[in-house]
Amino acid sequence: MATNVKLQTWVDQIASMTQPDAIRWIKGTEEEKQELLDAMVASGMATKLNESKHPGCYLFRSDPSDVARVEGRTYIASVKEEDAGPTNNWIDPVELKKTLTSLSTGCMKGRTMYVIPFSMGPVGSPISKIGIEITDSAYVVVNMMIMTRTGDAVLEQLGEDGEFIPCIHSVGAPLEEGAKDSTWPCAPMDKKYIAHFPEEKMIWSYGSGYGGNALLGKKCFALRIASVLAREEGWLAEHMLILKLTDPNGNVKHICGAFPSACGKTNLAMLVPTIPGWKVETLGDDIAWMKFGSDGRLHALNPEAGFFGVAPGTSMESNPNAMLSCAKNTIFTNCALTDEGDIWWEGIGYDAPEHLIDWQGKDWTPNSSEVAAHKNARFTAPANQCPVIAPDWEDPNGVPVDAILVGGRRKTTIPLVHQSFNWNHGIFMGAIMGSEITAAVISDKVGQVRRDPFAMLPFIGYHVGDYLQHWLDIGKATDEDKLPKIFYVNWFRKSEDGKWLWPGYGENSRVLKWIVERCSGEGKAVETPIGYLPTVDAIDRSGLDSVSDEDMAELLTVDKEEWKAEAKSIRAHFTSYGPKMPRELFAELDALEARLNA
Ligand code: OXD
Ligand code: MN
Repeated sequence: MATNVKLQTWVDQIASMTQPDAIRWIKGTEEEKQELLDAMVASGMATKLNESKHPGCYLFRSDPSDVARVEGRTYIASVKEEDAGPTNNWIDPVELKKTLTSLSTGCMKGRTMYVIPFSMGPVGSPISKIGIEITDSAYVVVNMMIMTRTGDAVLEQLGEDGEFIPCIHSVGAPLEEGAKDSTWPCAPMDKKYIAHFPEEKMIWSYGSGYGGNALLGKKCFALRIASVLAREEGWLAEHMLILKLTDPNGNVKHICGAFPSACGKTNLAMLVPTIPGWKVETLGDDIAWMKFGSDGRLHALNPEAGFFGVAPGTSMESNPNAMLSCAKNTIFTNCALTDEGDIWWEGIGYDAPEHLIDWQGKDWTPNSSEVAAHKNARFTAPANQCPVIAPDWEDPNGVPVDAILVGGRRKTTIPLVHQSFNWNHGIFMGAIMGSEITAAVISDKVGQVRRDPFAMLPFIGYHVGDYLQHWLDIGKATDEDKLPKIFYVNWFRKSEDGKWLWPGYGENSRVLKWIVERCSGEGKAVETPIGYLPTVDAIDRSGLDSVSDEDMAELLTVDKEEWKAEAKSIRAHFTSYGPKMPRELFAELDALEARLNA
């Protein structure tokens, strides 16, 4: 029972609709988490991994149809369709609630309904917000207990009349009496709904048990609903990593970075610098909430408490800190299982053994034609297990942000790094960023650039034009010199013969060094039509033999003809967003074209 009347009334109302067998309030204790995990092992839904190899770790296998976020079934149900904008799916909220109510009536029969009080951000921080997730999935509960702060401390903070974001979740698979449960209950695709009600600030997710569809604190609350709150309240909820960089003299800078998926965001957040004396510490790998402090600067806080990272490709070479973060007390989903009871995935850094159980529970050998781990297999690991977690990652006031990075995967045109002339020009960079579509995604558009403003395309809870206007308005709320400097980076440029020009990973620390030098008013740069670029000798390459002077010159080339074509494609992209696209951004585009033609 909650002392918060609004909360208790809402829980009662959802219970009378969903008709669970039992209701359980999550207290947030380790014993409770262990009890739920033990019960899932006993029911065959989870496998406990070998304690000597991965202590306190569990493996789950999802239904093959429920392996990723479902953007096509994700809705922003604003009262007016135009408020959802051209990049979101929309359904009238009254109609959507009717559909969901009908699907949800009796949907928890035969199951326990868990009530999870959770805080996005440290409990009690002025930046944090409280949510309550109701779910019929114990898998969701144990994941939420890693990804957020949960339980009694949150209820206490909520008090008798505190505000919370109601989040309803059901796997959409009621259990008839005596029926055997599936190891991963979920509903068919055409019955899945990941619904957001931005005026009411409410989330209702039905039919999927997976990740961003079901752990409602993450994408649904901390990005989609929070982006609406942030616009109303004058702050930013962004799809960004947060890292802390310390130079050999002990000077500290904080950097946030927005990158679309498959650009190495988690790797950058946990980077091991190759330049002597420099230190990177992690504050967050996926989401940053940024609010103005009393100093007039933007302060960033990671609202999450864990990492929900992509496993394939993660190794002691590509990201040792991520590997160490998930060495214990971690939930693995859709990884392969070895005969010794350990996990394995493609790109883990060592060969597969002779026999595995693959992510679908089938026998697998190195001769199998299919992958052993799903390419979106995940680890859910507590952030405080990261060996380089920054001591101030839970500072209730957040950390002052010195620089914001935006970027994507571009093999041509975009240089290794360039700095914006000013805030509005930086927002222009954020508005045009994106990646080339690779064969793995949509084959008929390979090579085209998919633009993804601030990597927020699937996560903006309102109209994309209003979102970009909000970024511009944030710049007007304080002095320009108090705002973070904005940089566009591209680790993925290739030479004409198709060779990567930049080694990436830990070597990216060399680019970060130039960035913080620029934030301190140092760092050699030249003015070009697209922004400030490092001079060819400005990026520290001592000890880096693989990048020649010629490579560096190519990495920093601004080809005017390529950029004129780019400007044309940007105009089409801006126009496609309709009349709400801010005039200031068209003005930035006009100015870019004028500089290119000068
Ligand atoms: C994620 C995503 O899972 O961006 O973080 O899809
Ligand atoms: Mn993400």
